[in-house]
Amino acid sequence: MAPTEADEHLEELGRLADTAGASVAAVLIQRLSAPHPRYFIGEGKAQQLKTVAKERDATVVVFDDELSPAQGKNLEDLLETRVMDRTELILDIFATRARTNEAQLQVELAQLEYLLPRLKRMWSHLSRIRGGIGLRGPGETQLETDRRIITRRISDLREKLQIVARRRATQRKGRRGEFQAALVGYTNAGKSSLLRGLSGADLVVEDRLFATLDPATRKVDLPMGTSVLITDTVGFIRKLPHHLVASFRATLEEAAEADLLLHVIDGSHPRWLDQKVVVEEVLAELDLGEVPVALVFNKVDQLTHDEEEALRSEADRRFREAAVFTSTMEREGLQEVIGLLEDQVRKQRPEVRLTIPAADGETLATIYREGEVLSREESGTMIDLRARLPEPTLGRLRQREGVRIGGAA
Ligand SMILES: Nc1nc2c(ncn2[C@@H]2O[C@H](COP(=O)(O)OP(=O)(O)OP(=O)(O)O)[C@@H](O)[C@H]2O)c(=O)[nH]1
Ligand SMILES: [Mg+2]
Repeated sequence: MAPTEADEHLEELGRLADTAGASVAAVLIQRLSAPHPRYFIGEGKAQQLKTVAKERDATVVVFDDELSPAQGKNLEDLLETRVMDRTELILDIFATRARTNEAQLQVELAQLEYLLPRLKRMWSHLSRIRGGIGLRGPGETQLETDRRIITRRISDLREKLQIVARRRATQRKGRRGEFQAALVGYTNAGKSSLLRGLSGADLVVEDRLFATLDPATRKVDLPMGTSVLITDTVGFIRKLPHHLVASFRATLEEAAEADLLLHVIDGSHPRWLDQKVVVEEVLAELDLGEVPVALVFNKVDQLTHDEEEALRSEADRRFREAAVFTSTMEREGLQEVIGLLEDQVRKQRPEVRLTIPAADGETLATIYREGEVLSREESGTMIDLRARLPEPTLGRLRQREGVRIGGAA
């Protein structure tokens, strides 16, 4: 029997649990037309869950759907084990994996916002059970304090994040001239593997969900003689906790300023289309809907020849974006990705020749800041440049006195 959507979702939840360091003891599914207010699942199912959890010595019970604070508390009282929902599990993973100061602040903020309405449950839980996943959290000191202190900490974190975001924006300004691409996609699709394949940089690649939390930018040289900056970003997932999306907004602003998004898709996943939609929804939520996108269908080594052909024709039929097919594992299709980047650079940053007065320091500075200078020659009072510049910059330069602009030689 083909796996149902619920099976696939639970399989993914199992992978999340695995990433958090837990192993799955049992899986239970209940078909419901609407969740029950008390336990989310029905009363009888809850009793069955209790029996199974006891039998298997489960230390934590994880729900794929978001539980209300009351449901979480009722379930913990009944089951006498730790109860988590998907949101909490994802927050937990992020908490253990965050490395940079910024990621840590972002995760703590998301956790505290999640925690605030659930404080009572966390309290009773902490006084009863210790151990198991889910306790790393924001740290027990916070849990022991009252709501007021948490609220203050939340605004404190927001402030700190703003400062980090401003610093990041200043850093970005310094390299605005280079063409920038950002890798986005469902978690585990192969974003870091792709960047590693393209740049030769040593990046964390793992068969786990959320291997990457902090954006990493690498320079990739293109054969056409220019280079692009490619940023690897955190992966998305179905039902990505809203708090997390909000607090990672600053990190993902990197992607917002990109000239191109490379949307990496695990083409061998039975639900790649659903995953693609999830990613597009998160992108829209982050106001990234306007950035040009190219699709990278990865892991084609896991497809038969016929399956790959079917995928190619489906992509061709359904999507208007440019698409390439890769196996970063077997280093296949990387040249196509490079070719695609070159096409985009040519399209978005046409190469021009400029002649400007040597005394016009302002124009020269603009060119260096906003574009890429390929060559420069001084002849007397004039400077000849070959450069790649974005259209808006060219538009402004055309208005300047003494500046002559021609096409590439
Ligand atoms: N078979 C196959 N596996 C691949 C390919 N590319 C990546 N993988 C594997 O897929 C897993 C995830 O790869 P990553 O590059 O870490 O994926 P990611 O998109 O960066 O994942 P997150 O950072 O978790 O969002 C690793 O086990 C890779 O070895 C591929 O082309 N073929
Ligand atoms: Mg990664």
